[in-house]
Amino acid sequence: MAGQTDHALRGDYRHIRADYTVDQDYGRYTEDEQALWKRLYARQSVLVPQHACSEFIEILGALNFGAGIPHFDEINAKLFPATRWTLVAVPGLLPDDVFFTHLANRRFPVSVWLRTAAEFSYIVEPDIFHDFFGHVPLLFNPTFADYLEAYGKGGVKAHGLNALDYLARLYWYTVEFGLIETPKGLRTYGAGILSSAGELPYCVGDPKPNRIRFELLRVMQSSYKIDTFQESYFVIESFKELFEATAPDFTPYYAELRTRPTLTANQTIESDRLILLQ
Ligand code: HBI
Ligand code: FE
Repeated sequence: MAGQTDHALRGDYRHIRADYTVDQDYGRYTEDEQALWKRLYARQSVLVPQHACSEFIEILGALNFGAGIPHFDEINAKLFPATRWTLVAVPGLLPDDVFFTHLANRRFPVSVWLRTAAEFSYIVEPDIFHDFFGHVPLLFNPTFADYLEAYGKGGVKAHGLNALDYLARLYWYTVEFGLIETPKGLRTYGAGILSSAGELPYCVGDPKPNRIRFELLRVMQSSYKIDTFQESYFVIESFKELFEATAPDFTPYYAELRTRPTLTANQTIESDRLILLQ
């Protein structure tokens, strides 16, 4: 990872605490990074009103963090009273079990470093813009916040059951790339989309991808691609539906899933309820 950024903390795991957290060290952000943040924010925030779910739009407007890279402390002073979640600073991707343990305890890991200008439109790893712009607003929504905790608890358990692949698919197709039906039509709540300029209009407007009614086991059967726009999106009706789907113990689901074939990212099956664009 060295050489891809001027930011000293990108991928630097040498100073992590036992739980992989670091200090945000706000003074390290350069003027160029602050300027890049403003450009990223400006581009995404104009796309949000037409494509994001209303919960996201409202909280983004209220938080108003477009003027510069946010201070985690300042956001935590608002977030903790709202939903008892806390942002923690991390150097980048975490081992699955560490990541799940944070979520299970209502701590959301946010990468401290910002992408380079060359990565303006596409970045593989989660940086502070993806983690913050994409994920933080919905942590203020009580039902979504509860879903994410339940997900983390499920992850800790899945780790012991050798079922992480299934659970990673659930995260991918909901938290990162989920769609939701709203009175204004299909919208997204997924952080991977919300932090992408190309996929925001694509996910709700392009006829090409499949849009399939969310069904828990169907989602966990489905592989995904990390380097293209998604070929299938799963559509929920509400965050409550998502939370309730994750309430049961998944152990019997994993047993069932092991008897089923893995579906490719673009595949549809007879039982799918497809949603067509109006
Ligand atoms: N670490 N920092 C960070 N952010 C993630 O989104 C993340 C992670 N580690 C593991 C991980 N995601 C996943 O395996 C998810 O699929 C659950
Ligand atoms: Fe993410």
